[in-house]
Amino acid sequence: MINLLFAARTKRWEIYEAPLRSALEAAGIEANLAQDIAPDQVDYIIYAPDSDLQDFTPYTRAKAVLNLWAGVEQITGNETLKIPLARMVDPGLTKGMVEWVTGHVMRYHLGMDAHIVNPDRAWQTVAPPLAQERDVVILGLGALGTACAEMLLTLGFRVTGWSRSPKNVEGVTCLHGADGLAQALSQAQILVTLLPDTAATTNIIDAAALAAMPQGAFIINPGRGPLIDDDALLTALDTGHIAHATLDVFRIEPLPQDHPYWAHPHVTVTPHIAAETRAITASEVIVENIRRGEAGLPYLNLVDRALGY
Ligand code: NDP
Ligand code: OXD
Repeated sequence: MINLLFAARTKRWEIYEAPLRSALEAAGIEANLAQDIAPDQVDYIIYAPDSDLQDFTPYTRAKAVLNLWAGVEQITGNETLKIPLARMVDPGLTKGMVEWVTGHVMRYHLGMDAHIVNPDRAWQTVAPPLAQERDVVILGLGALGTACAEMLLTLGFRVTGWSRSPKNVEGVTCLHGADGLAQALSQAQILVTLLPDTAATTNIIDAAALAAMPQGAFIINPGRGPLIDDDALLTALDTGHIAHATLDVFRIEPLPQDHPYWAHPHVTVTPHIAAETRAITASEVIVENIRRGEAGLPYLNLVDRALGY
């Protein structure tokens, strides 16, 4: 019998307990799954970074921390964590992100706002271009960026992706490195940022990056707040160089009431809801990693602590 500590808020326990038990049963794993287990008895820690558990030192026999979130920026710097850390790659979360990104890309591509908000009842007869005439650039070609790229490609967009290491995604122009970023930004009529928050990605969308984008470009950020230099974006929105931004993630969440983004006419704020981990599919992923750990197989979705994602 293995001991599985669920170290996340009680609200999540209510959502995850039954799916985790079902997934364990389906995998034939006998486990004591609980919110409270003596630290030196815990074998695996199912974890959310906003948990009260921040000191991993007493968990002397734990084999791995299995994160319920895709983003790991709140844990990678934790010096007390010495065991493998797996991030969440959940088919349910991925589907949610694809739908959210596609919806917001379509809003900009079709110019929907002009007709939804039309107080002057203007008869605006300019038809939108076809997707094949529109460049969408995705920064980050990981689990989420790649899935979004593939959906946008299916809809006919010209899709470019940018990553740290070289990638090959059929039909997508894959770029990497500093030169690749410059090229990607220069054609980003619609930019989607799906990078993790690391030392290397902080303020990657700064004044220079914004200036490199086409006049009237759109930005969609479901990645993390620190990817964008907020002051630089506000300036670019004020001048009209960036036409509009949809921002789901922020340096401080909830976004403070007096933050200029709330009042800006060319910003849509969404409250970190682009995609969430779905309990049934995520439980299967967690249990598969426990099965692997017990079988001595490599864990899925391991975080590289040096890279920070
Ligand atoms: P992955 O780790 O699968 O992918 C990250 C991608 O970013 C990879 O392509 C990686 O490159 C690239 N990357 C990382 N660092 C750099 C760098 N310095 N330069 C260029 N490219 C870089 O992550 P996911 O796709 O699963 O998730 C991405 C992010 O989405 C999460 O970290 C999280 O912050 C955010 N998120 C937001 C949610 C929301 O609701 N708003 C929900 C879930 C996630 P390479 O392929 O070469 O490694
Ligand atoms: C995540 C998120 O990282 O919801 O999973 O942002």
